Amino acid sequence: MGRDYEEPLDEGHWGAETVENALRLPPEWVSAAGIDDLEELLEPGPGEFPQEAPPPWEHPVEPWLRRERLPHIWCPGCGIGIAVGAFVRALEEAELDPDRLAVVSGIGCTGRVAGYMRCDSFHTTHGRALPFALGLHLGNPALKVVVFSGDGDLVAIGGNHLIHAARRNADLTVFCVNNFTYGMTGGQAGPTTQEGARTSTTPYGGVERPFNLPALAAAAGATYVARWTVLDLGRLRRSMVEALRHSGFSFVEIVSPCPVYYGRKNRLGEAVDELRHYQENMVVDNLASLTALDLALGGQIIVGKFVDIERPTYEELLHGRLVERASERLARR
Ligand SMILES: Cc1ncc(C[n+]2csc(CCOP(=O)(O)OP(=O)(O)O)c2C)c(N)n1
Ligand code: SF4
Ligand SMILES: [Mg+2]
Repeated sequence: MGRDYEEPLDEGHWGAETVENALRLPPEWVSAAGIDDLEELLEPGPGEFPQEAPPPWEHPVEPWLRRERLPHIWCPGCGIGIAVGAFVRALEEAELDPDRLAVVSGIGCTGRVAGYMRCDSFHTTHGRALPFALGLHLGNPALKVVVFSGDGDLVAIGGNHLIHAARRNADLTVFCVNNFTYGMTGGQAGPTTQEGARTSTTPYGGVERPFNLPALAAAAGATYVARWTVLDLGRLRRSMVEALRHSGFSFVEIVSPCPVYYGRKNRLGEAVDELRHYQENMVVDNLASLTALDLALGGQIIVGKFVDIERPTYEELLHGRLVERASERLARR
């Protein structure tokens, strides 16, 4: 499948706005015009064809999304959009105030999520979503700050930030889409790539042992840790609500297909075949030992909520210490 939508926008490129306008034209105009003519047709100034007002919100989750940025960039069958669907429903259910919500992403296909969210959203540099998010939250503790990014972004280049944010129990929520590869750059191997998997950089099958993400997050100090797949939307959504309401570092791994690169190279079939594999091999076990959560290629997928504990957050401790120091100084005057 070509990824020509990643080409830079040039003059001849149909931007989201143009496509949206085209979709609003009466269908008989579209069929009569053909693509090239239609593009010309869209060029003229106002008044030459009816400019209708955008349709009112039609779907309950649309207010959370930047409609004007659609169509999105994800390939057919990609799981990222499903994860976003669960996320926006979780935001609704958690009754979060969009004016007090910030979504931060790094770089990658998943990293594009922030750009589609209608709230204060930040598409940051590769691997740096977490330090950006922590700075944001320290600067404005009234915000709910969510990091939504990919396995490569959060665990490869950003791995250091992940373990330290978890160690501190920073009051952040992290949703990590794990498709076992660097999707955006052509399906290279990363730290979650399964042993033996073929990727563009491991044509004979990888030999590295991958990270077990729930075990990594929990060992580093995360106080809420869960794993679900994009097939199991009810559980994923409910867990997202819990993670959003959790005080402290919450980490949810979302196992998701990248049919275009990882799926194709490993002969996993179409996206729907991967989802079928999830259905047939998924075991819900909240009490599973963290060390049993390795994900072998074609093997069992243990999902569940593995950690849900309370511990003072970094922000609370820091704030408490500052108040303590200030009171001591005042008392000495
Ligand atoms: C500093 C830097 N190094 C490398 C890249 C190239 N790069 C862009 S996205 C990406 C990997 C993204 O993988 P992941 O986070 O798993 O996202 P996915 O595309 O799979 O959703 C890489 C290596 C970059 N943009 N910046
Ligand atoms: S993760 Fe894979 S399937 Fe999804 S948009 Fe990126 S390349 Fe396409
Ligand atoms: Mg990835």
